[in-house]
Amino acid sequence: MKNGSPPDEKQTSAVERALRLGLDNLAGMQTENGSWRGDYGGPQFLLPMYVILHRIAGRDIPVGRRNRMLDYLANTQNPDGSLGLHVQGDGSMFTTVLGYTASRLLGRPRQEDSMARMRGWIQANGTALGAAPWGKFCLALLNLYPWDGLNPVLPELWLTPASSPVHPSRLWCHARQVYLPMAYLYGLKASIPADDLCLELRRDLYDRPYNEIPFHRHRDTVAPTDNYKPATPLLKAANTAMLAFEKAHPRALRKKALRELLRHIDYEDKATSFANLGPVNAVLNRVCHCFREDGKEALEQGWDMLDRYLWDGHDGMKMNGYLSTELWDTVFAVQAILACDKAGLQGLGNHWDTMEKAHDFVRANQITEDLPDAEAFYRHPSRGGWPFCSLEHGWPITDCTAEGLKVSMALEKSVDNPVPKERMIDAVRLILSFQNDDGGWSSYEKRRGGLWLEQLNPSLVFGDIMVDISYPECTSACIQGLAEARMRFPDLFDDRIQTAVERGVRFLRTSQRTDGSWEGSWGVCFTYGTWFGVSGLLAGGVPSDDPAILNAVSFLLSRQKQDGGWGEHHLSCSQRRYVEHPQSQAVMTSWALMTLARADCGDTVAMDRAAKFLIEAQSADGGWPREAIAGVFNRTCLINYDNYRHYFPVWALAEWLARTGVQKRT
Ligand code: LAN
Repeated sequence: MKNGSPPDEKQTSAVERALRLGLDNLAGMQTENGSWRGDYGGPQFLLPMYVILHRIAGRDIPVGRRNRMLDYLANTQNPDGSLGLHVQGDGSMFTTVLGYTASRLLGRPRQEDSMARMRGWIQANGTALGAAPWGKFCLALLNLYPWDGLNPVLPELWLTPASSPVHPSRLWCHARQVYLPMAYLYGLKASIPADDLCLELRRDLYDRPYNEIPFHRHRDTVAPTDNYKPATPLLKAANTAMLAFEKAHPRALRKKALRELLRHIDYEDKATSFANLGPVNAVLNRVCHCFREDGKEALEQGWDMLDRYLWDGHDGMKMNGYLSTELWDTVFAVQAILACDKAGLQGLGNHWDTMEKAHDFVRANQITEDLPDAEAFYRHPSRGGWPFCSLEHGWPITDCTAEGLKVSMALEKSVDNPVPKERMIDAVRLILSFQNDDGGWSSYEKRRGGLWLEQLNPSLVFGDIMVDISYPECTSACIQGLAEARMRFPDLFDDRIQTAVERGVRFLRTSQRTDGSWEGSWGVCFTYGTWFGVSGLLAGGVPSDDPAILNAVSFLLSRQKQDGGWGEHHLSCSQRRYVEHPQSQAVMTSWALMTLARADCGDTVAMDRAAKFLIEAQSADGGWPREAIAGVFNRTCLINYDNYRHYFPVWALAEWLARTGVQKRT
């Protein structure tokens, strides 16, 4: 590694200017409740599901919204007529079929050019018969696909003993909460009556008359575009067994199972103030209410909350991937601003008001109570945790809790009304309770099921949805939170914090790849993972000359582009190997620069070039322009964290400046 000289005065003042502009821009983006929140679009199946729910419920969507939704569907259409699984993806049968259906339900005329092109793509790629199972499921609700063309989602699984290895409580909570209403709707074979539009759609989505299609032979038909995780022999065997059961199931048992499912659905609605865990179960739970006799009240109560998922963005109106990004965006914006403070940036004084308000938001959105009867509904304790969005949602997340705790401790001395000490201690206790046996942390719960369960993944389009395993990102955040908590509360928890940190560090070491990188699961991809991997090790007390850190640093340096930036393609996530993006990306460059700065990278020239890239990429308003999406889930689906481009560059430049400042003084 080369040893460069510290940045000259010119660059220091350029970075200070950039930071001041960036800070003003960030402060200007804060919302009235003290939080930041942003566009959280990307997945293309969500808005159609929202529209389909409205058709089933017979609820009108106001015309202004309808038009903005149609704008979105047109603006995100690929040149070949298709829609991708996400807005940057090649055509997917799943989302193209749903997008076509939603466009017709929203009133776009059949003969319009965009519709003709979508139909053309559907017909040329094997028709709706090849849509991934979730797509066929939605079509079945609309009477556009018969239930016997689907593999069963058995309600009775919920009646098996909780100790059984396939009990739904073992699943990742998102899979569990999606397959819960699906099991109810499958059990009922719930469909709305066919109307004229339905008959027309049946003609458009298939290449033969609907009545002549042997749907039951297409249970396993899937278009190549939708077949990321092809059915395993185990899944095929399970489907065969479930079909046999479905043909012979005792009626009384089905009734009992459906009752049990409704109990869980109602509990989830109530526990989340009708926000629901995510957008998919938010839609599907409501579809369940449409088909039950006593569902009217739940439906009426929940509409306002559902509409908070909508986002009117630059490309039209979409359904966001979560209720909001508020807590997540806020804790990062705060840390970016704090990093400027640590870098000794003059003029931060103007922003203490911003920080006070942001802290109030963080404090007000910590979960302070456990849910009643949590265990009976397979919920881990919640008290002390932070969610990704806001309090009423109420599902604590490991890393959100750790980031919330970090911010509370960092601001404790500077704000008028800090998070009470007892609540910080609750957060520490919760984080400790989340740690897995392998030393790592999962996303929402302790890991509950065997890895083999992934072989039963019935979605085919998504990877890694069945079990909440340990992730380097969540592990790193929890180590960081705990390491600081250990200093804040040296007399508490005996040596439990220390032990947890050490075990976490061990997990990070074993999950590092031989090339020095970590594979990320919630951001693209090795760049994101490596930021967390290195930050977690350092927070856990690993020195910066440890071989693991040096290895990570050389990984990053080897990926730096000519222009000083980093750019990783989202295909890294699905292909699970580093795929370079043709352009450097500000967000990824920020992750890389921050990692190098924290790791005391000796190659100051590389860092100078990265900083220069970020400074030059900044817009006149102090933000950074829209770029490739940097968020992802389940290997295949991108999700846009729109505010990343506004706080990560500020944060990285500030940490870099702080480090070079120190160098200058010494
Ligand atoms: C999220 C959003 C938050 C995110 C972080 C906290 C950033 C991460 O560090 C851990 C994982 C988590 C909680 C996460 C997991 C997957 C989610 C819930 C999402 C990306 C938001 C939407 C996505 C959800 C699964 C979308 C619905 C699709 C299914 C396959 C069920």
